[in-house]
Amino acid sequence: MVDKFVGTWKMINSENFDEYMKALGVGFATRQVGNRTKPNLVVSVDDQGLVCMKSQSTFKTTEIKFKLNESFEETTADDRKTTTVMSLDNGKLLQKQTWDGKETTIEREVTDGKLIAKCKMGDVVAVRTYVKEA
Ligand code: ACD
Repeated sequence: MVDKFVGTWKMINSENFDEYMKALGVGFATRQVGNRTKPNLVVSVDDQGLVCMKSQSTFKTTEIKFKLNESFEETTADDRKTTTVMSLDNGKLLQKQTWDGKETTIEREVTDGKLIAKCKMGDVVAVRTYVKEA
């Protein structure tokens, strides 16, 4: 069940995101924007079970629509074209992206009313914290 992820979340903290973007191969100018941006994450589910996850900011808004365990094509905020599959593992929502023979995973979990997104690429981990918007 993705129910606990549903809602509008506001980013309040970000750690090591610059290193994560470097590991992805994101160039300097885009990293500057990425480091400055505090996106909102909006998650909803329709009555067919299709999940919509939107990352909104003044710089860029991206949206993915998915069913769990079914791969789809994604264009990321830094413009990678990835094959992505979303799954649930022990209450964590996993987003596995593959492109050019590389792979990264974003693990999201809700604990103490906060949504924690761990962005992992090799040894590099960025941790981004979101809270429900009032
Ligand atoms: C999260 C983290 C998801 C981050 C995944 C990929 C983004 C990588 C680089 C983005 C860099 C710049 C794009 C410019 C602005 C948009 C910034 C929003 C970043 C999600 O879910 O928190």
